[in-house]
Amino acid sequence: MTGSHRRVVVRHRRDRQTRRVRWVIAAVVVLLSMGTVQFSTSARAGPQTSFHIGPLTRTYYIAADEVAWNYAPSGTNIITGQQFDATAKKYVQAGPSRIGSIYRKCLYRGYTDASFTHRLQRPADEDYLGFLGPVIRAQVGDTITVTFRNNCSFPASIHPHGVFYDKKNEGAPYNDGRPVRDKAGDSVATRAQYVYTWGVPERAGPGPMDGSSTMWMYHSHVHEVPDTFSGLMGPIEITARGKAHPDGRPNDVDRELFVLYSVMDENSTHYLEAQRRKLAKPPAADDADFQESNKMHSINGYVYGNGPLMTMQLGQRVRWYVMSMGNEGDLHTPHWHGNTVIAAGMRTDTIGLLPGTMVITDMTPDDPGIWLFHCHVTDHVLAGMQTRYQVLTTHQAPTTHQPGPPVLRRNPLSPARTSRTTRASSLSPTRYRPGRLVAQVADSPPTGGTQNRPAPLRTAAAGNPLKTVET
Ligand SMILES: [Cu+2]
Repeated sequence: MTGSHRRVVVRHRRDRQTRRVRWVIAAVVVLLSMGTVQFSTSARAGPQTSFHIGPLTRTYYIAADEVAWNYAPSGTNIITGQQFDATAKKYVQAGPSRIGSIYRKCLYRGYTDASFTHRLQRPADEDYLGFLGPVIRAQVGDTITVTFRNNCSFPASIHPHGVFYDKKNEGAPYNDGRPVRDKAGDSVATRAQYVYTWGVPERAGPGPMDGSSTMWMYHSHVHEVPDTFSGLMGPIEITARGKAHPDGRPNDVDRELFVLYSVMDENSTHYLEAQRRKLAKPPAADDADFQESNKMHSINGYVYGNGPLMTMQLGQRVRWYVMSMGNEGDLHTPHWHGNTVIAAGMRTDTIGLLPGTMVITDMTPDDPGIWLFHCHVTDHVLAGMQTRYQVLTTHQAPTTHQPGPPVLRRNPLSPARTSRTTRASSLSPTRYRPGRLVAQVADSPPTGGTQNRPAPLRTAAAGNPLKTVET
């Protein structure tokens, strides 16, 4: 090797060393700056979020279980406080050629661990969730894992909206050029288990116009139509970074309610045909009246107010997460009586929902009592898409709704009630004092009375206990 060659080799070695040193310095700078960002995020959080929860892996165990689901367990129309009328009976009354209100369904249910031997007990204040799957909660920055077990008789999956997933964790089979070995999560066979892992980046969390949390849904997507009509649906809630309680709920909200408006088309489930054939006098599968009788206009899987009463306290910061699923008939307009909400920064008491959409609203209830919460589409009203919520004053215990509200036994046109109704409705805007009105309403729920115009809902509704509430 000549002298000049040696000098070149030495210079090359020096260059390599310099480059290595530069890389190390760059890496150290990047790591340090990441640390600073991390630190400043926690420092900015302030006292309210001093328990800032770092990125967590939130683990859920969810099975798809077959159950017999009753859309009307009380056997009465809780909204009118009366027996089912002819219109309602079309949907809820069983007979030789009618299924009635109990259908075979496949539902997501929470378990304590991967052995799937112990079901997670749903807290009493989440009973209203009805046939929805457990609420999956996370904070931006977290990772969600769901161990899914399919106990149903058909292949099922969990397809999440909004969160970050790769192709193995999408839960939806379609032609995407992947090899078969990558499709395990797309379709989980009966009695099989699969672990889904989803990221929760910023784009899965609240946007600039959102509050502290946002909503997504999850549902089975092997055969999306019969899977979802069979019942496999649930909510996901993602809270902004630094704004979550340890369990993932937003720390600036006191009460959360998740609600699904859906005309559950039982004709399109995995189970209908078997149920039809078991009837004493099975109608033809394409019998139009039979098919209509199987369209359950439900809220969280209940019709005519049969779900557990949704409750909240006066003045609480209440967040409603409302979603819809279904077909072209699932154009819903959920409407709250008694209180107003903020949706997308605007004040309203009615929102619009299309199939597969989710809307979040915030309510600070100032008007106690039991209030109607129903779809405003007229034929949906008649078919039972109505429920109620209760705003409690702090000392009140929640009202149980079964076997039926007290108004069932009252004459709605009694003179005493007439005078009370007249008094309440004669309050002029300037005299309106929420506190006073509350006392009257809480004392004795307003019922019927001279305010009753011809009932808009159904002929038997002359004594509809909610008529005066509505005025
Ligand atoms: Cu509707």
